[in-house]
Amino acid sequence: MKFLLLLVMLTACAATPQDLSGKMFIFPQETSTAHVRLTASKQGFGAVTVCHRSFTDLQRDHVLFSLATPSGSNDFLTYWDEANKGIAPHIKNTKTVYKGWDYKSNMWHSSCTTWDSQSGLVQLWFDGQPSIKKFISSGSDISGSPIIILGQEQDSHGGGFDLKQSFIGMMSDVHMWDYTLSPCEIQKYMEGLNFTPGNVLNWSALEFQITGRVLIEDKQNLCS
Ligand SMILES: *[C@@H]1O[C@H](CO)[C@@H](O)[C@H](O)[C@H]1NC(C)=O
Ligand SMILES: [Ca+2]
Repeated sequence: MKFLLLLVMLTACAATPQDLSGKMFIFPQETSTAHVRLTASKQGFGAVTVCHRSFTDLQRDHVLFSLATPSGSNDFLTYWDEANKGIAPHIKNTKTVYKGWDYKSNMWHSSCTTWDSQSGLVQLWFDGQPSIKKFISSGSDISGSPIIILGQEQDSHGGGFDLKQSFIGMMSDVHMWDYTLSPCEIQKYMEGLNFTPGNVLNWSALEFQITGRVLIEDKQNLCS
């Protein structure tokens, strides 16, 4: 009976979208286990935009957003590459590094990554500035059941976590679209104005499951 109740509660948690507007996930310690698994509302992506805000003081490699499918553990990944001092999107297991950003510790940074399979071009937006567009992977979609994880970097479909790639800090405003957002929409996201929420992941109606020590708190504003 207890087990059944737990099962029902777990199912209820997983199935009920929550409005996380004004809130953030806190990843308060280095582990190879704590993470948040996000449920995508669809699968099969010929184009993608992923946006998020993050806040950390890590001085090593760390993951920001990890989407794996059965055929690719780095099908859509955003990652801080400490050796190259750059933000490294991976799409369909191919990596590129964007250098030259002011990735300061102890402040919020907004990032958006866009990609489409037709042109194969990826572009990063960081704190309002667009990167150059680079060729990364074209001709095939991101297909198969996606597992999307915050806090840990997947080396397999839903696992293969590494302590030294984990995220410590805060994350907020995670959205994913199955199309490339226009520069104008991205600008609105960056500036915290009204924008079209993600149709794959919507921070205002987010389905997720927390494993381990990850907390949700209000994003602190200064005195209002
Ligand atoms: C995102 O969630 C909000 C709040 O539930 C809803 O009003 C909005 O229509 C959703 N947007 C999309 C694109 O699903
Ligand atoms: Ca890894």
